[in-house]
Amino acid sequence: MHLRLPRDWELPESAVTPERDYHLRPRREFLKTAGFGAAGLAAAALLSGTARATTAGFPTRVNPDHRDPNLKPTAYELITSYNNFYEFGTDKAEPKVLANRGWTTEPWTVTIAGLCRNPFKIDANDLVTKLGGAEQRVYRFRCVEAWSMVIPWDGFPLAKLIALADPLPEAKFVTFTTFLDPKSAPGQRRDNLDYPYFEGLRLDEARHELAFIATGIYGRPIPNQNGAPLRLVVPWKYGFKYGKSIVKIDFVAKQPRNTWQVMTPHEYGFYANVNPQVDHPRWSQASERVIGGGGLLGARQRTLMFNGYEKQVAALYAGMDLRKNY
Ligand SMILES: Nc1nc2c(c(=O)[nH]1)N[C@H]1C(S)=C(S)[C@@H](COP(=O)(O)O)O[C@H]1N2
Ligand SMILES: [Mo]
Repeated sequence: MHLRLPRDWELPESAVTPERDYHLRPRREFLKTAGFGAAGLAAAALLSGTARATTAGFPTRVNPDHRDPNLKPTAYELITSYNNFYEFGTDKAEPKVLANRGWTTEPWTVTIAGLCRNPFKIDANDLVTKLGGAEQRVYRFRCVEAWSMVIPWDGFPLAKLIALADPLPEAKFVTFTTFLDPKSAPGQRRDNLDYPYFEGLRLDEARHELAFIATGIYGRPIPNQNGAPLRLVVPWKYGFKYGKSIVKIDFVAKQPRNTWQVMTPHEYGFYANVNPQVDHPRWSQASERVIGGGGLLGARQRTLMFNGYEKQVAALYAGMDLRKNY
């Protein structure tokens, strides 16, 4: 028999049990058994904003390990209705509505460019196929606004895409440019941020095994409001690093400026690693509100260094002053 050693960041499958049935089934099957019925299929596709099959065609590999019994994934309904996506409004409830009013995220082309030996352009679904299908990662999620969730993402390790692109030695950073479509995105018409939303990572951060590109949530294709069809996931960093609806990934030599750093440099830096000891200029980061945590005022919990992934990622920042807003 072949036993696999669980990686130490893996969150428990037990916590996902209530929803796990559809990880192993095609989307169509899931919708049927979930009670949508045949006629409800089209409606369900509309509800999720797209009939995309990003992960649907792939049996998502569920990690079978139990490492942290205290973590309970947030309900699907909350993950997909409490959003930050300024292109579709600054209110948490707006993106679910406004990102599903005619904004099309399929088909979708992503461009891989810059300092690499193998630049390419590819359809988002074809990219998932090329990289061997989707796997699941149950990660903690911490927004800089001091709220948190636990999200079962589907997708692929960013390292796989980087290996395919084969960066040149001069490449030190990776940038993520997200979509620009003012016709579909009311926030872009209002210019409520400097668009397109833009993010970056140091190349070694991007290659870390925890860095991930999400294409699904709970085994379903990622909804528009969560950043369909490709969105960055870096669980040890604040949520604003997770660029949504990526159209271009570039390998560059110099540290780029990200959207929030451009907007308010005294509040947001490049690294944005979760750190309970460094307060935001306007609020404490020592604790966080657990979305869906229950209770009249909602549950609060202590925020963990690197959002609980210190053991895995601290070495990336050896010798750096973690109190500094780089
Ligand atoms: N393109 C784009 N990506 C974005 C944002 C945005 O406004 N536009 N908001 C960021 C912020 S602040 C957070 S907390 C997360 C929210 O992701 P979620 O809505 O899937 O929870 O997305 C990040 N990615
Ligand atoms: Mo955020």
